[in-house]
Amino acid sequence: MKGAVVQVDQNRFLADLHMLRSFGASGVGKGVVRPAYSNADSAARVWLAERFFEAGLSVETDAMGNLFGLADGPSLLLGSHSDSQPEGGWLDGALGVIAALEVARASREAGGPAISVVSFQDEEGRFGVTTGSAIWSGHMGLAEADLLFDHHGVSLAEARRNVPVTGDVDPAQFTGFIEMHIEQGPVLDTAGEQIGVVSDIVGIRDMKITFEGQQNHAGTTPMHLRRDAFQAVSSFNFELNERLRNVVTPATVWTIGHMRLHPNASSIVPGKAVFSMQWRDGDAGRLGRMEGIIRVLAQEIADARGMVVSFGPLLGLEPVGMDAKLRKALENSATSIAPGRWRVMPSGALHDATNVSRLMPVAMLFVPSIGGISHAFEEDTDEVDLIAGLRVLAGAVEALES
Ligand code: HGY
Ligand code: MN
Ligand code: MN
Repeated sequence: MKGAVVQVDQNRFLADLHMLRSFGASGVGKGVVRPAYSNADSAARVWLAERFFEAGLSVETDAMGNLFGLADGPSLLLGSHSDSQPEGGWLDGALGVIAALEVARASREAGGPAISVVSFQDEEGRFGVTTGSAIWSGHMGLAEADLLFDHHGVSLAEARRNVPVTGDVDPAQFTGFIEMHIEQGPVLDTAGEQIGVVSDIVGIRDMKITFEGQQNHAGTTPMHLRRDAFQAVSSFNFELNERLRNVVTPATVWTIGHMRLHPNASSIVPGKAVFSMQWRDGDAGRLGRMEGIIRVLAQEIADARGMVVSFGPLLGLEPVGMDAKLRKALENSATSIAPGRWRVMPSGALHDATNVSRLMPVAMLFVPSIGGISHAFEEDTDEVDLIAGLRVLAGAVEALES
């Protein structure tokens, strides 16, 4: 019904948010350990499917394990992801899924607009980069993705073997996508503001780099004769910071977040190092220039040390702007719910909205992260801000359908 007033139930919303947190609860603060396809993730998705069904939505799971609750006919899609980082916060992704569920329920109760809900799989990239929505949006083929491995050598094909697939979900039924998410950075919290309306999402590049030298005895091998893979990584990292200086801006980020030394023993000079090299920026050209510097430097380091360097597949997403109409609805709703306490801002974190933007108009809204902390068990947001964000989302949905 046009103009229906969608009354969200904040207690039901918070209860479901805390229930979702119980799947993979880390026991440290409100943290969760719920990586894609883990037992905790699968159990959480069974629970979410039941909630979607109770909300009158028809439940579908695609081959990647993306979980959809579908309204009849054309609908606005809301959602995010419910998988977590290896050490994750209770709100990263989960907030967007439960907020979507609550708005879908409240809208149905009010005879309001048709709302579908999604929890994408492997947004946190156990196997790739926002893998579930990347496959759904056609950015990557499933056969290609099945060849990806996690840091423990498990393939995606293996991990998704037991997904309870019901079928594909056609994106054409959706009029647009709005994702509510925590900011995961310090801006809103520092400014004492409640809502961020996202202007654009940065782009990302991510690949594994391997240095191979000579495994040897840590006591008898003179330093000048070593071909030490960790020393190669160390000088690569030091020199990279120097070489990027004139290419990057204060908003550019680059990270070596994971490294595996072989054989990883105190008395053995490591002969092999495999590490993740990830960089992000709002400008695609700058991402490309950084890639060139990274590849050239790694080769120089290997050549100078008589070692071999190899590069894994380069994964990435381009920077993307949010849809003007959806964004305006969020801005208007933020003005009425949090007057003077909201801003337009870019997203330094990646989100499923980037992939979905290939298929339909998308927009995002943020709520603050206390201390700007995320991808850590300490991640948290004040309840009053969670509720404000939920109300902004509901208000935008109402306005879009009126
Ligand atoms: O890394 C990211 O930006 C997202 O949280 N996966
Ligand atoms: Mn996320
Ligand atoms: Mn995340």
